[in-house]
Amino acid sequence: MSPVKLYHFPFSGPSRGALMAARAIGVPVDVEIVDLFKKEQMKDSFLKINPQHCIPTLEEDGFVLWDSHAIACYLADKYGKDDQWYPKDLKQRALVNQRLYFDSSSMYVKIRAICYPILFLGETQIKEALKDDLNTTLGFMEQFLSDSKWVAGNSPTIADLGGSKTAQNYHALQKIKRELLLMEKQSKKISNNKAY
Ligand SMILES: N[C@@H](CCC(=O)N[C@@H](CS)C(=O)NCC(=O)O)C(=O)O
Repeated sequence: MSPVKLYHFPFSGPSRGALMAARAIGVPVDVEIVDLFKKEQMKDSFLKINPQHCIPTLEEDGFVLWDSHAIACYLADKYGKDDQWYPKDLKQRALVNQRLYFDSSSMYVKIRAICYPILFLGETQIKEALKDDLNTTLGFMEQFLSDSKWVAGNSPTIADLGGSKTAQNYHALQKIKRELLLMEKQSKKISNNKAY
C-alpha cells in the first residue's frame, strides 16, 4: 500500500486525531509538517492545495481532503480491514457520525475558544464563561460515556480518535475540571489500546 500524504502540525488536536485514525486503520502516512506558528499554512503552495488553509489535510494521488472527521471516515471506508473503526450497520454508523459532528461543532469549538487566544493572541487567563461553556460540553461527553464503554458504543471507533476529545487533551482539560473521572477512565482505555 503506498502512503498517503498528511499535512500535519502536532500542536493541533484535529491533526493528531487524523494521524491517529490513519495509524489505527493501518494506513501508511507520509507526514509533512505545516508549522502554524510560522504561518506556513498561508504559503501559496499550501493555499493551492487547500484554500481554507487548515490542517489536517490529506493528499492521495491528486485527491485532496480536509477536516479530520472527513479524513477519518474516508480512510476507514477505503482502508479499514473490517468495519470496526467505522461500522457499516446504519444505526451504529449514525451514532458514530453524531459523535463526530458533536466533536466538530461543539467540543472543538469550545476548546478552540480557550486555546486560540492563548496560543496566538497573547492571552494568559482563561475566562470563566469559556470554562463554564467547555464544562457543559464535557458534561455531555460524560453522559455519553456513562451509557457505553466507548464514545459511540461498546467498542472503539473513529469517534474515539477525534482530536478534540481524546486522551491527548485530557491533561489540559484536567486543569479546567478536575473531577472528570469518566474522561480519565476513557483516556486510560484509549492509551492502552494497541492501535496507539
Ligand atoms: N474542523 C476541522 C478544524 C481544522 C482546523 O481548524 N485546524 C486548525 C488547527 S487546529 C488550523 O489549521 N488553523 C490554521 C488556519 O485555519 O489558518 C478539523 O477537524 O479538521
